[in-house]
Amino acid sequence: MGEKKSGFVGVIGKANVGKSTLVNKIVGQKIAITSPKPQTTRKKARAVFTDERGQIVFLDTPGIHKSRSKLGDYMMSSAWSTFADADVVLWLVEPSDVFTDTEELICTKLGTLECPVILVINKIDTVSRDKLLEFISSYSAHMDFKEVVPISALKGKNVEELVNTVFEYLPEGEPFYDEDTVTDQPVKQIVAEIIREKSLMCLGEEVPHGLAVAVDSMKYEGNMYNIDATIYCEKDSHKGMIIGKGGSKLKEIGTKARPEIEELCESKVFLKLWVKVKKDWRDSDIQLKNFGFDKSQL
Ligand SMILES: Nc1nc2c(ncn2[C@@H]2O[C@H](COP(=O)(O)OP(=O)(O)OP(=O)(O)O)[C@@H](O)[C@H]2O)c(=O)[nH]1
Ligand SMILES: [Mg+2]
Repeated sequence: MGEKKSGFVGVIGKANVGKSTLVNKIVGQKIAITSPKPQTTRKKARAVFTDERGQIVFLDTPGIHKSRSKLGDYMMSSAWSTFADADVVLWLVEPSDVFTDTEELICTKLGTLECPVILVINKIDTVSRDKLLEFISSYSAHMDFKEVVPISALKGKNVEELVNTVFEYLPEGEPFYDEDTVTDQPVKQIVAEIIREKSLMCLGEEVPHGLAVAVDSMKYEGNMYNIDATIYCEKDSHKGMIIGKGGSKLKEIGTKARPEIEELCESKVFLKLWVKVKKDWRDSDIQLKNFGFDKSQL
């Protein structure tokens, strides 16, 4: 066998196309939370895949969208900043997407890159073969891709082939992480994200974008983790919805989050959730920094 390969692969695309679902599928663990609601991912996260061929460090990014807040600005800077680190870029699209301003913008930015760009068409389980072929030719008319790979991240279809393709374009080099590493994210952050995911799952359309979760403390005591976490929202009315009648909603969120956190920590978990209002936090520089959305750290 030849030299090992290793490198960084930026996974970019519009919100909700399945970027996080794909990186989770590849590394076989939930690195990034997913949801049917757009703008789920807020920060860049590394998902590390290692095998005998070498190591791929996937950079899952926030979905490209028209930002309407300082948080949105941060998310977009975070997505675009990926290009600086990438050896290969995967542009993920879904077959329902027509070519809009957002696709134009992405295309223009991709056109300036020197690294190979692979078009990945996700959610092929939702379209016919004919539609897919039509779709591929409409995208190929706009840009010259190194490869076009149709997949279903959710069903795992063609995902192995995608990994093979990525390895072809990766430079030779030593791995960046040891072989057991799957992510660069601290456990506390993943715990907070799991709680946010379950909150997204349990709440209606009006609340999601204003949610943030912080783990206030996480202590291992008497064979279990005691975790205190706070769910932040932007309005008093949202606070009521998150708590629910007699605390029922909050209980539901906790009940859904706990088993996953236990699996992650390989330990029993006692989870205590709080809800607080932080008005307009998504447009406050100080609050954003407190939540770890710091542009200078990108
Ligand atoms: N049918 C189908 N649904 C999928 C597939 N991949 C992802 N999804 C769904 O698409 C939705 C969005 O998935 P995410 O992985 O959160 O998408 P994302 O691109 O990371 O979204 P943002 O973080 O908001 O940019 C979820 O409901 C997924 O279950 C797929 O291959 N087929
Ligand atoms: Mg995501």
